[in-house]
Amino acid sequence: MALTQEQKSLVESAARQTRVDTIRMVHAAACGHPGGPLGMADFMATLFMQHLNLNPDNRHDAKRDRFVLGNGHTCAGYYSLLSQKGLIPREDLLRFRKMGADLQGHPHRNHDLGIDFSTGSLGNSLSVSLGMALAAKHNGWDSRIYSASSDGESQEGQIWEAATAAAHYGASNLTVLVDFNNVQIDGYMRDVMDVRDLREKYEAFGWHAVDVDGHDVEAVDAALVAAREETKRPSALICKTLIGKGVSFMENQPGWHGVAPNDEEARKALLELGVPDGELAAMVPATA
Ligand SMILES: Cc1ncc(C[n+]2csc(CCOP(=O)(O)OP(=O)(O)O)c2C)c(N)n1
Repeated sequence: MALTQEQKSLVESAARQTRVDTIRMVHAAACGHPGGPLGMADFMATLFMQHLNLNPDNRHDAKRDRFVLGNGHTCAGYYSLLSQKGLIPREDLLRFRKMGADLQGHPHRNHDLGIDFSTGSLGNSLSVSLGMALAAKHNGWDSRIYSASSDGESQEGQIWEAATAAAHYGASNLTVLVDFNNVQIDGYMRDVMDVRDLREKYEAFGWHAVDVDGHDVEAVDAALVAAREETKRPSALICKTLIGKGVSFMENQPGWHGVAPNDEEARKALLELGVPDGELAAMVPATA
């Protein structure tokens, strides 16, 4: 069933909150990765708000859904969504990347916070997710396993070993959402190492694979619904996105892969994201 107007508004407002939190967190830490989370915000909010069965009451239930963030450097947005779902206290977000804080620059497994796996070293996320998917099937659980990945992570050979095994074992409870923004740490993907057409590749490996506009929450939702209906094949959503989406000077700029905005840039970004002028000084305290 398609998203109702109310569901669509909920997802869109979660995506906006994810972008605002990301800017504030990376600014407060004075380091981190703002571009990826801004680009992923729409499809991640659709997944977290409409599909992922994870909440404070079931976080320790082995039978719940699982999520693995393969492109772990984009975790500011992930932490924001976990906080919006009540798993991470809001006040912890601004301790992002601080010494001793739970929310480090790459996710650290912590079931109290709903974080299912430690990531950051690109390449192993699909294998881990497949293990979780096969365990769930083996145990007869209904849980679904979701994995986020990226065009950059798709350059890792282990992804394709997992893709082969997932199709072979019919892991229909596994869905990967690939952030395909054509950008990675060292520049545009076509200049570094082009992964070409990932939909065709996943399809050739025996998956149900679709291209989807990663900013169209209704299209992402429909693709996630179709993935749930698959009974034999794992599913891949190749989410076409713009790195830095929502902040004009960050959009499609590889330079914003892993650089914190300064005070002025952070305020400008929040203004573009709809934060009222009068709230900017409190939301972006001067760091100098
Ligand atoms: C195994 C491994 N090699 C290298 C890195 C360094 N690294 C961090 S992010 C990144 C680029 C990843 O590309 P992508 O996720 O597409 O980047 P984005 O779209 O967020 O810019 C690389 C190579 C790493 N984290 N792990």
